[in-house]
Amino acid sequence: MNNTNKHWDIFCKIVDNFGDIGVCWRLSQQLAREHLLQVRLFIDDFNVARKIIIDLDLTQISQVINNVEICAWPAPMSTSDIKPAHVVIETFACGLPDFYLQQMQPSKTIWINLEYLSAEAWVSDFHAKSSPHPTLPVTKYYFFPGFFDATGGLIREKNLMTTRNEFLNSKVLQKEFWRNLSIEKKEHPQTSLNNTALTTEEPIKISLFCYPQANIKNLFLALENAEKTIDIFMPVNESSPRLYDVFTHFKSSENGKIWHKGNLTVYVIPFLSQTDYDRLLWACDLNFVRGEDSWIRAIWAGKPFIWQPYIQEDDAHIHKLKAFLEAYLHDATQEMESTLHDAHLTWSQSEYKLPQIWSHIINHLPSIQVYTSQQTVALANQADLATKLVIFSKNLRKNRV
Ligand code: TRH
Repeated sequence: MNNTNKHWDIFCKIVDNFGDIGVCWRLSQQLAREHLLQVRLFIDDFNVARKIIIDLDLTQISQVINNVEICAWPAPMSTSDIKPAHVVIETFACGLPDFYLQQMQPSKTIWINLEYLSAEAWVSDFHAKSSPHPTLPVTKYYFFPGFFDATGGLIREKNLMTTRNEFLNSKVLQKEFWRNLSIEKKEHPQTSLNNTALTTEEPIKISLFCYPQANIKNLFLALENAEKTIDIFMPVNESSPRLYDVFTHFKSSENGKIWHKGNLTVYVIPFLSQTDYDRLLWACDLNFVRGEDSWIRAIWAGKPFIWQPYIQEDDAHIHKLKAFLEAYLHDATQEMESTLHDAHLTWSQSEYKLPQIWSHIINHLPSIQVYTSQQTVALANQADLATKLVIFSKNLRKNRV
């Protein structure tokens, strides 16, 4: 690595939820571990960040975890001790501290804004475009994650697919995972990508991570009357939205941690580490995910999933959803296309109500599984976001000299 490109600063402002810090932490670790970069991650809200960076010490303004130097922002940064790095990543247009901006020199620092992920067609046109600062002699470059070659790609660690396959092929690892979750009531079947779980009489396993606007009542109603037994695993923490009113008429046990009605059992489990959350996605037969980071993890899990986009004004999220479905379902049969389209819109758009879609989805999981696996393999053949980001920064520097 060229020494003029080795020091990277990443700025993370936590707007709400866990997506901003989830993405920043994942990317920081990957840049440090796989690209051997010296990464400083500036975070404005340690309290929320600790839900994702479990070892974060709230009393330290600077600390190293997994080879990433984590710094509190902005308090200790009022000093000018902090010099701009070779590459600075402003995430999701969070803005850079003024004193930092003032010190940036066009010949030394590359300034990149990492944008939110979208499958909309315009993303390919805007990726890698630049915009000069209105008053300072520095230029910001826009880096758009995406599903197409002309975008910045998707975050994916180098060994992710191998680690996932090891888990899926190991009964021992799966048992250990469920045991650590303290869910030992049933013998959980070995989960694999060749559908063995779906051909046994074992419960269908579903993970559920969603915004409160999702039509959960409808989903539960359909699943409690499903022909198969269903287990739902719902990770929550104190910052999770209250979802409990959906449990009226359910029988509860274990202090409200297990809810039961008809063929449906819902396990309310603790919010997991990012590593264990990946395992949950791998272990389930269907995953409900949301926002940005869990969406991508569900894609890498290779299991059927329903994505709920982060809710935005003027239904912008529904446009995002439709753009994704159009791209993702491009190779699907007409029947699969309409099933997944209806399921996603029933989940995310209140006017769109097809409650019977959930039993349809459950009955068609094996074929959806086959399609999902194919798409995961195709996307995993593309270059990952961190690699593209490093190449992008190197090219910018080369073109500058
Ligand atoms: O929390 P989110 O709703 O984040 C959102 C989106 O990123 C959205 O685009 C953004 O604008 C908004 O934040 C501000 O959903 P997301 O993106 O899936 O992030 C959740 C993170 O939490 C992700 O890194 C996975 C992680 N996670 C765990 O580590 N353990 C868990 O048990 C669960 C359920 C999630």
